[in-house]
Amino acid sequence: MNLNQPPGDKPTLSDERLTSLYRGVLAGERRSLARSITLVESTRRGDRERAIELIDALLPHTGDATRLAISGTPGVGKSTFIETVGLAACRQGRRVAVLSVDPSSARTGGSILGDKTRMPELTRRDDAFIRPSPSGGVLGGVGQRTREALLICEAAGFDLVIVETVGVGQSETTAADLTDLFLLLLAPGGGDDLQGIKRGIMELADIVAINKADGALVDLARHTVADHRAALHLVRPKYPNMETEVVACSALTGDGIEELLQLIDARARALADSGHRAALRQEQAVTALHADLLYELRARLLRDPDVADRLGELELAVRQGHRSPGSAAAEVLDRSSGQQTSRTIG
Ligand SMILES: Nc1nc2c(ncn2[C@@H]2O[C@H](COP(=O)(O)OP(=O)(O)O)[C@@H](O)[C@H]2O)c(=O)[nH]1
Ligand SMILES: [Mg+2]
Repeated sequence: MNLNQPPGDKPTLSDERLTSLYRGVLAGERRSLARSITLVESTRRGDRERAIELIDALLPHTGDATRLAISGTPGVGKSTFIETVGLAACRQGRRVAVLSVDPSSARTGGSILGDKTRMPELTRRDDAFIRPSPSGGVLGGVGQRTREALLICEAAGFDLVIVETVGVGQSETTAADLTDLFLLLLAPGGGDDLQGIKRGIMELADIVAINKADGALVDLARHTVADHRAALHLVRPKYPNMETEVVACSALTGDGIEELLQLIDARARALADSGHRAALRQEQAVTALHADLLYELRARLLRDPDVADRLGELELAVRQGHRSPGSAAAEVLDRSSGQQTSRTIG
């Protein structure tokens, strides 16, 4: 519920189906929620305008959730962890949405590693909503559409939105650009991990959780926590006076999970109270604007028949080394109907 929304405000949307989606989302109906996300992921031209209209109408009803990214290498226990944390949050009466990002799917039509989002118990609950990563050819890029899916979930009243990364590489930054908090899951041990985990990913983390701290791995997990605390002293914290937290947990037994949820909530509150969250979200919105601009400009260019006719030849010339990519791009820009614009950029 957004207090800045004028009372009785009922936007009129351009058609009955869109209005019914809008009302359904605000009422928290799953079918409307799922259909709305399908609409923003659609690659059909006419759907884009309708999706934008819907998101704009829902926007005043967004912003109230904690947006949490969860990242870690395949097999570290992300899905198991989200299931356990999600169920713990539901037991507190909260509603949890899980979205996944996999930028590699936009190119390959599916995750390279075939990593599945598998959360059997959470999937069955009415107070949880799980949406796998859009695969292949999503209009506007995976990050952009996941951002819109996240806003729809917020408008539908979910108060914890988890963005799971299932790809590797680009997906961590994509998830960080969508969320308030970044939780990195690691396995016990990992002297290798300390070197192997890219420093850049470590710097994104607000919380590092050493998962699988159970059975024979408990002691090793404790040492890993200590090692990472020491290593993190050398990394500049994301926010002044807010050190990256390192804790151990077991997604399998549930040990340490309640505490982790408390830690997540405390960190989310601290971010909101300090004003960091507002600043971060503002930056993220502007970044999203520029990403959309870039994508849309390119898409418009490629719809120009003059460009489409010539592009294949230019690709071949670039492939064979007869033309440089820069010169081919310049020709495309000159051919398009936006010639004047390209010249002034030029
Ligand atoms: N011992 C132990 N195994 C776990 C834990 N969490 C996950 N696993 C196991 O690790 C494997 C990979 O888990 P999964 O959640 O699919 O990892 P993901 O690829 O990161 O999503 C599965 O066999 C899980 O049962 C844990 O806390 N302790
Ligand atoms: Mg998984």
